[in-house]
Amino acid sequence: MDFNGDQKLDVAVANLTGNTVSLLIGDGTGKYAAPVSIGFTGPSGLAVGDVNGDGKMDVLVTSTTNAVGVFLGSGAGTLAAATPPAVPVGANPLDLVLGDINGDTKLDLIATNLNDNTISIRLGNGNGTFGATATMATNAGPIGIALADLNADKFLDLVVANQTAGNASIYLGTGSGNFFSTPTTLTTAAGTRYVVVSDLNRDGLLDLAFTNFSANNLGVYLGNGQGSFAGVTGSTLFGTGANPIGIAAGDFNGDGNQDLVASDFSAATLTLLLATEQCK
Ligand SMILES: [Ca+2]
Ligand SMILES: [Ca+2]
Ligand SMILES: [Ca+2]
Ligand SMILES: [Ca+2]
Repeated sequence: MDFNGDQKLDVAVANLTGNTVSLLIGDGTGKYAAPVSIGFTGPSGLAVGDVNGDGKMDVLVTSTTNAVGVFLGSGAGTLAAATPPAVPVGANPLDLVLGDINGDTKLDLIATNLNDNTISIRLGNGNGTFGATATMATNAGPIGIALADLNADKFLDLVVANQTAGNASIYLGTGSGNFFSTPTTLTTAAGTRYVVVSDLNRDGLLDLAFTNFSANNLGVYLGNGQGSFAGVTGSTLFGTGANPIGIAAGDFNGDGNQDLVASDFSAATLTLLLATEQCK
């Protein structure tokens, strides 16, 4: 994301133990200026988008105070302190996404509430504030969340990783009413934490990959373009270092395939999984 309009990528970070949210301005060569930090209690999940319609990127961060902080971007590489102070959600929100789920072009927010076994949906007003909370049930222990159109009907769909249940919930977007259909469950593995959505086998259909914290592996599930997913035959689970948490997809070796990288919490390592023909 570019926070100061120089077309060079910058980074926003939530520092849970440091109780700060930091912005690191990049110079485009992989180097970053010293972080500029703002105090914020118990930050965890972070999402970036323009929530007040001024064309400048803003940062939203979940807090252990059961709220989401809205940090409006100046467009000059700084963030304003979270005002209004926070948008209440459920208990112990650890992750959130931004996207327009009701088709009014304003970004809406959805947070996972680990301790409530719910997600909170708040529609954006387009000025940095959000409307009333709608709540939907999840399976036990929701943490990771992703928003993408999985079945190509133009409505954003939702994937939630349920750590305690060891599965994921897939909610197809309806574009109206309560925004999402009753979820279907995808069985994953013990301690499913975070999810990434990407076309991992280059068939033009979005696929899913999850970190399984307790199982020490990644699960890869190929999409059929209609909202259903199947584990990669014979190699559904890919080993990682101990207790993988974060996951991201990208082409790390320049061969045009989407590879996966996971951050291993207990091992303090990164696991890189290069996509090969076997994923097809
Ligand atoms: Ca903005
Ligand atoms: Ca909206
Ligand atoms: Ca959809
Ligand atoms: Ca695919």
